[in-house]
Amino acid sequence: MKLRMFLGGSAVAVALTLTGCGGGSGAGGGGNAAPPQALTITAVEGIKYDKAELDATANQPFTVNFVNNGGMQHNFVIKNAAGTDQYFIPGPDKTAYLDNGQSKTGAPVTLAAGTYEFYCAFPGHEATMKGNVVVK
Ligand SMILES: [Cu+2]
Repeated sequence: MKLRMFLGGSAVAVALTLTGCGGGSGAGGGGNAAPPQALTITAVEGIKYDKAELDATANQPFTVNFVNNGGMQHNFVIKNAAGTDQYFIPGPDKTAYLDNGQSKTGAPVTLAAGTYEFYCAFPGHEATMKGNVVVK
């Protein structure tokens, strides 16, 4: 049988770009800037997320609202194309977690086209709590 694996966006080695929080975005060029895409993911009972894929538009900011209904501590981490942890909810790093019943929206983030792995960094959870942010 054939195993298909994601290669972590090997073709596109672009780091995550965190945008400043709430900075006044100068509307230039006569275009109307779209508001950030609002994505949501929820941790549910059984050490799982409610979805295995999040879809975002390339080169446009998006936010992730992470809801923890999983009955224990969890977090939400996105790796960059090189596989390094780069984005954390609640943050500031992968050792911070949300308690059950909490939710938090992360800072806006903008990604180039590619597939970026996300997971829960609580020890032992990655095996069942992971998926991909598909950006195109
Ligand atoms: Cu977890």
